[in-house]
Amino acid sequence: MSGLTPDQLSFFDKNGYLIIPSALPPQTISALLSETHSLLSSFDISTHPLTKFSTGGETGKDHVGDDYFLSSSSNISFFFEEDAFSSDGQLLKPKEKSINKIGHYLHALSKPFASLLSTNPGDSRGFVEEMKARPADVAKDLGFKDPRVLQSMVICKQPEIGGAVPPHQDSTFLYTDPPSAVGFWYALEDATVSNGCLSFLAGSHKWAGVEKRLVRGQGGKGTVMVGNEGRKFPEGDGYGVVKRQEGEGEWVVGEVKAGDLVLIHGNLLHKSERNLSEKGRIIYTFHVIEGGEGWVYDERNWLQPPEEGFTRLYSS
Ligand SMILES: O=C(O)CCC(=O)C(=O)O
Repeated sequence: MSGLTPDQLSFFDKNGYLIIPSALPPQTISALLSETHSLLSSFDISTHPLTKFSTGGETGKDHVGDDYFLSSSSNISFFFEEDAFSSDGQLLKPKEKSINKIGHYLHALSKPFASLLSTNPGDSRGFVEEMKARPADVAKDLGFKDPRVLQSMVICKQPEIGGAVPPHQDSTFLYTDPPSAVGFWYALEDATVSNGCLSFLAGSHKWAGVEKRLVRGQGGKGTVMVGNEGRKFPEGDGYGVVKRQEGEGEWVVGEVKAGDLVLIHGNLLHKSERNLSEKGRIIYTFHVIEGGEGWVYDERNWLQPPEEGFTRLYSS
C-alpha cells in the first residue's frame, strides 16, 4: 500500500490541499517530460483551429467552447496560450513554446501518462515501481468507492507568456451531485512564485459551496456558466456549516519541486499567476470523480465521457 498517512489525511481534510514530496521517481519525470516535448513538436499546426485556452471569467461565455474543445475528452488536443499571438493573429514563438495545455485523454492514449494509473506490474500501460502515493491507493484512502479519471492535461505555462489561472473550484467544471472531484497535480518541473506556482485558499473547501457550473450551451454547442441547483458540498461532517471567518483563509503559496504531487479538493479555491519568467513550468494533472451509486454525473456538463466511459481506477 502506498496511500496517505493519517497526518496527511487530516491535513487534506483541514486545508483542502496536500503536497506529497517526491511522489514520482526521477526516471518517470524524465519519461513524462520527454513525452510532452514529443507531443509538442509533433502536432500538426497546419490543420489546427488555433484554439486558445481561456478559463472564461464569470459568465463562461468566452470560455473556449468550440467543437475542438468539446470533443477533447476522447483525444489529445492542443490549446494555445492567449498571449501566443500578435494582434494580427500570427504566432509570436515556435509552436512548442506557444501551447498552454494538452488534453484531455492523455491518461488513456499516452502510455507514459497512462502508466501512472497502473496498479499491477503486468499491466500493458506500464507500471511505475518506485512511485509513491499511487492514485488508486490515495483515492481509496480519501474514501472513493468507484473512482473514475475523467480528464487529464499537461499545463505548460510557457516562459514569458504563461497565462494566469484565476481563482476557481474544480467542481465548477467537473460537477457531480454531490460534488466529489479531486485533482492530482504533478510538478514535472520546479514550480515557484516566479514561474506561476499554485496558491490555495486554505480551508475554503469547507465554506465555499459550488455555486456555479460550466455546462454545454443550447443544442450542445459552446459552453455557458449557470447557477448550481444541485448540492454544493460533498456529503460529510463539517461542510457548509462554517462561514468564512474574518481574517481566515489567507492564500497559501504552493512552491514545489519536480516530482511532487499536489492533491486538490474539488471545492477548494485555488489559482496560479502568470509566468513572465524565462523558466517554463510543465505540470501534469488529472481529475477523479466518484462514479459509485449515489453520485450523478450531469449530462449537461461541458465534458462528456468517451464511448468507453470514464477510466476506472478500481471498483469496490
Ligand atoms: O496548473 C495550474 O496553473 C492550474 C491548474 C489548476 O488550477 C487545476 O488543475 O485545477
